[in-house]
Amino acid sequence: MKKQFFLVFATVVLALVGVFAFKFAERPAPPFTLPPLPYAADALEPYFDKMTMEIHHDRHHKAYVDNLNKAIGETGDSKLGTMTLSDILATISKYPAAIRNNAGGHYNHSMFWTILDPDNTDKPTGEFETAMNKKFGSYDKFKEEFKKAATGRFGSGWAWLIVDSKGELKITSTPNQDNPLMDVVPAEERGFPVLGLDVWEHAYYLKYQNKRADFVDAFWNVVNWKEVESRYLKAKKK
Ligand code: MN3
Repeated sequence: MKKQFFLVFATVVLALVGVFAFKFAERPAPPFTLPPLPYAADALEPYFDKMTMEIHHDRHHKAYVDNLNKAIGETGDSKLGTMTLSDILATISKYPAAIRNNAGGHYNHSMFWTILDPDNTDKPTGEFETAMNKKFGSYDKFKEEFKKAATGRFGSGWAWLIVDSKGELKITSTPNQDNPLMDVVPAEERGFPVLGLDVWEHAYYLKYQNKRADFVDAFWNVVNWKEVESRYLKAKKK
């Protein structure tokens, strides 16, 4: 009799644990999630190597997402959990450094994966190409200027091609995980990023070690110019 009672008791306990586990799994997802890479990690070989892509996406980008969700939770500001990433960036001066660093990290990397493409179109396209030639003279001149910004950024940061408030293309760079959408960035460097290059050492050190310039040269082989043009057209419509 005692044994039977124990079995019933154990069954009830297990059922309750099951119900709680189910409820737990059903909790709303955290506000921000890691987007999958839109191609295989080895798809950009030999320019961007597989191991760098895996560590960069699965660990670095994931950490920005996890730490952003954690930092939002710690503010106790429930409104933050319902805001878009772009809206958070536009008002980033109101929030703690952990949100600035991780919201920037999440936006920058999410954009970065999409402007890379293993089957890239080799050169800028359409209206974007026209605007680039008008502003910089030629694709080669543009690459030269962008490389200066990317190699000239001291320490960690990003080089950008933005559409500024006048609708003009402009090359800029930001430190750390700041980006041109943030209200803390100087007015003349603010705008909508259409192309960005991560120049943190984690983006290139395994393959290129201290040769950041070689990494910038390799970048041109894997840019998704169709996506850059589509970002350009979106920025122009704003
Ligand atoms: Mn990075």
